[in-house]
Amino acid sequence: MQKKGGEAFFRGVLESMQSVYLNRNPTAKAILDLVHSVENNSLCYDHLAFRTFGVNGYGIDSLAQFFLDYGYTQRDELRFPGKKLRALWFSPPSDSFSDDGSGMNGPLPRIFISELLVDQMSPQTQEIIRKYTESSGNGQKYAALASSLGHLTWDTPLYSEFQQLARESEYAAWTLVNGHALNHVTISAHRLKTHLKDIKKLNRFLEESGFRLNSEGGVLKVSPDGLLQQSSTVADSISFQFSDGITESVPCSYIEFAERLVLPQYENLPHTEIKEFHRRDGFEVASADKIFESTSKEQVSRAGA
Ligand code: OOG
Ligand code: NI
Repeated sequence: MQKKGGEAFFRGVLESMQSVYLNRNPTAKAILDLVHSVENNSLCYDHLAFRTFGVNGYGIDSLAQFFLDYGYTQRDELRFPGKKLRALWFSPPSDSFSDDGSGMNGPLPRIFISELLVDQMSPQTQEIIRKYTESSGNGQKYAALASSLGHLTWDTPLYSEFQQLARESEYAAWTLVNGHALNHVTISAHRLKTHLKDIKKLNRFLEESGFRLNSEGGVLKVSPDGLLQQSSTVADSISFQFSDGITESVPCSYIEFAERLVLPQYENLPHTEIKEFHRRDGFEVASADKIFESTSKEQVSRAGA
């Protein structure tokens, strides 16, 4: 079916964000190819995630506006005091957009955007973050554009600045070199068709295929109600040329998997009638806290990358 102008453009932007992501992250690409081949080329995304610097308009809002303009609704806030982060998630428009395709052409994903609470960082770290966000002019207005082009809106940093940030917040260091790039896509496990719809089987299949999963707090992250189950790979690394000529490997993006179980009040619905809104929605702070570690030095070096 022909898609309306606005929707075709919106999905085109998501496709561009995804192609930047697939070009930079061979593990994510290999896993998507593998799951596609088992699933006869059809899978959907549960959510997409982005990271930002919460300072001078560069925070969550800088990316959220694009999604709000295309019909998304702001939902809950999640707080991570230990990591000095907060996040918001957004649900897709429920009615207007067709959902008969796969990937970015399938049902529209939730959006998860986090931000570093820059004011709570040390003066040295704040100075570096302010220097780069200021160097980007009005870059905060073009976060979605930067993400779809795979371009930083600020100057290339010095290696020593990356290291300073990494000592204090691995999230900050990641954001300095990856900017608004897609941090991960999440495959919706329960909407797969084969045995892989069971996230435990999906995890085993991926590990047997040679992929390493983020082991922080255990591979499977389960919400207290038991209804949201998540796992993720360890991020790929990419060689990054800093402005002082130093080239070092830095963490890039990862891929996540989520199984949302049917809510207790819909337990007796016939299987064929179960829709996404009958399932556990939202995110879970304790699980998210561990999923953030998918780009940590500890997990990335464990993967022997
Ligand atoms: C986000 C980590 C949290 C989830 O689904 O709970 C998350 C990040 O690494 O930026 O993705
Ligand atoms: Ni996620």
